[in-house]
This record gives sequence, C-alpha cells and structure tokens, in this order.
Amino acid sequence: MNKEKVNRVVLVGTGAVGCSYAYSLINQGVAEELVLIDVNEAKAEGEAMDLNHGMPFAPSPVHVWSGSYQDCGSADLVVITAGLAQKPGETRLQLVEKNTKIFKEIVKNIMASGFDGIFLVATNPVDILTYVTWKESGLPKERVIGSGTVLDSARLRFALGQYFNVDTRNVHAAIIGEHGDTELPVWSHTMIGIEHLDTLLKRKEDFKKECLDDIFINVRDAAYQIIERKGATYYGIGMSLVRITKAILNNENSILTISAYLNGEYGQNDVYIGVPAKINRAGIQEIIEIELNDTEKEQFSHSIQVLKETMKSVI
Ligand code: 6V0
Repeated sequence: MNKEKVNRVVLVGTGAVGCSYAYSLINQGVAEELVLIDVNEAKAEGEAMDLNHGMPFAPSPVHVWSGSYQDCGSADLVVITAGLAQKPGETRLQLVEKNTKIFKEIVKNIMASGFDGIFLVATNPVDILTYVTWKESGLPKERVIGSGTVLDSARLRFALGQYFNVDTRNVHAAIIGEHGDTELPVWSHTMIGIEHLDTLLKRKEDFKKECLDDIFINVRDAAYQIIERKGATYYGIGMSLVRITKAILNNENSILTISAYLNGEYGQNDVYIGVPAKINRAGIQEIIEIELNDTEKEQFSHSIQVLKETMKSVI
C-alpha cells in the first residue's frame, strides 16, 4: 500500500450507531480522515466539533470534519448508518420500504462524486439495504459489504464466554443468515479455545446443550431486549463496524460473518446474507463455504427465502 496515501472514511448518518462508530474509530486510531455527513447538517457539525475536542487523547491524529457528498470522491470507505431505526416491537424487515427509499438517494449522491472505494452498510434491514447499495452503485459485489451477522456473532461469543467462564476472545462461534429473526448459530463449527463444543459438552457434564439453545434465543432477540430498555442499540454495532473497517484498511484477511452477495456459494444466488468471508483491502476476498449439517442447511435456506420474499416488495 502507498504509505503517502491517507485513509479516508466517510460516515453517512451521524445518529447513535454512526457516532458510536466514529468514537470507536478515533479511539482505535484506524483512519487518518473521517468525514461526517447527515441530512441534519447541524448534527453532523456538532458531532465533528465534539469528536475533535477529544483528539489530544486519541492514539493518533484523525482529521474529522462535517462534509458533503463531494468528499466521497477520494474516500477509501463509505460507511452508511443513515436511516430509520427499529421502534419497540418493530422487526428489522418492517423498516425496508422507508430505508430503501432513503438509500437510493444516498447512494446516487455518493456515486455522483466519483466514489470508487468500498461500501460498508449497517442500516437495517442490513442484508436488503446492502443489496440495494450494490444494485444502485454498480460497484463490484466484492466492494459492497454489509455488517451482516458480525454483531450477532459477537453477542454469541460474549454469551458463550460467560457460560463457559472463558475469555470471549477464545470463543470461536458464528451466527449466519439474515441479520434478524431467521438467523442461525453454526454449532457444528463452534470451538471453545482449541476444543470442539461437542467434545467439551461430553467432557464437562455440568454444561448442557439445552442451555445453549436458550443462549442462542437470547442472542437472536438481544436487539429487542435492548431497545425495550434503552430505545436503541449502538455500542456493539459501532465496535463491530470498526472491526470490519480495520480488516479492510489494514488488509488483514480477517474472517468475519459479514453480509456478502452469493453467486453460487452455498448453492444460492442473487442475495446478500451473513456468511463467513475473508476481508481485506479489496473488500470481500473470498466467501468461505463451510460444511453445514442438515439442520443448519435447512435453516439457512429458510433465512434466504425470507429475505428474498421481502426484497420482492422493494427491488
Ligand atoms: P438514529 O440515531 O436515528 O440515526 C440515524 C441518522 O440517519 C440520523 O442522524 C438521521 O438524521 C440520519 N439520516 C436519515 N435520513 C438521512 C438521509 N437521507 N441522509 C443522511 N442522513 C440521514 O438511528 P441509529 O443510529 O440508532 O440507527 C441507524 C440504523 O442502524 C438503523 O437502521 C438501525 O436499525 C441500524 N442498526 C443496525 C445494526 C446492525 O447490526 N447492522 C445494529 C443496530 C442498529
């Protein structure tokens, strides 16, 4: 990579999710430039001022300003967190029509700047809006990424760490499928440290498979539980987006369960959905086709079916 070139990230949507991302990005010293854009220009301006005031304490300088879509022209990465959020009791899929309309406009404005980098989408329903971004932008599928089930997988890893009383970073577990009600845990490939989950369950009889089912249900429904208590979820997704950003800008070849376009992988076509993929400076370098067991295969197909059904109304 050219050492002279600074990494520019543009964030569209400076609401709760966007600002948690920006705050975390600055604190982890990931990019050199961060441009904030929001339909509420005063909000983006105020956030830029506030974030800049923390700069003496950041690990490395980040040039932050509230900008316009023209700033996307030379951006490496555009992260979109703009749009409406779930209200209590509302599913992610119910947001689809309103946010698709908002996205078409945003992506058109970004592409008019000459943008030729990578898109990272977090707005819900994220799998469908990533598809919309890919379609509207005309960029290669490898350079349009959704946050997918990165957050869900993180929630699962945290919960399993608590249950088995091990560092969550030693838990290797993934949720795939729709970022939403039809997602599924891939128990068949779960490792605690370097031990397969099934072996651990046999070795330690105190731990029960039934408890894992409850853990998954709580993870799947975590957003509803948080929204009921505090109105929105944002720190976890903010940090998840920074994790993906680091994988891209640092050319890490990290394996993350992002939302990727399937073109034959898993026997599926023409859908964006959460799958494990290798992420680097080129975007999605490879979709990893893990072998699913029969139950997982069935649940994954169902998840795709639900997404495709919902997409019909907007695409
Ligand atoms: P928020 O706090 O209401 O922020 C949304 C921001 O978008 C506001 O500042 C708006 O002004 C701005 N906005 C709206 N329309 C436009 C537009 N046309 N152009 C530019 N900016 C616009 O919502 P919050 O930040 O809580 O949530 C944002 C989105 O993230 C929602 O769709 C959530 O459902 C979604 N989340 C996604 C998660 C994931 O795992 N992918 C997790 C949590 C939330």
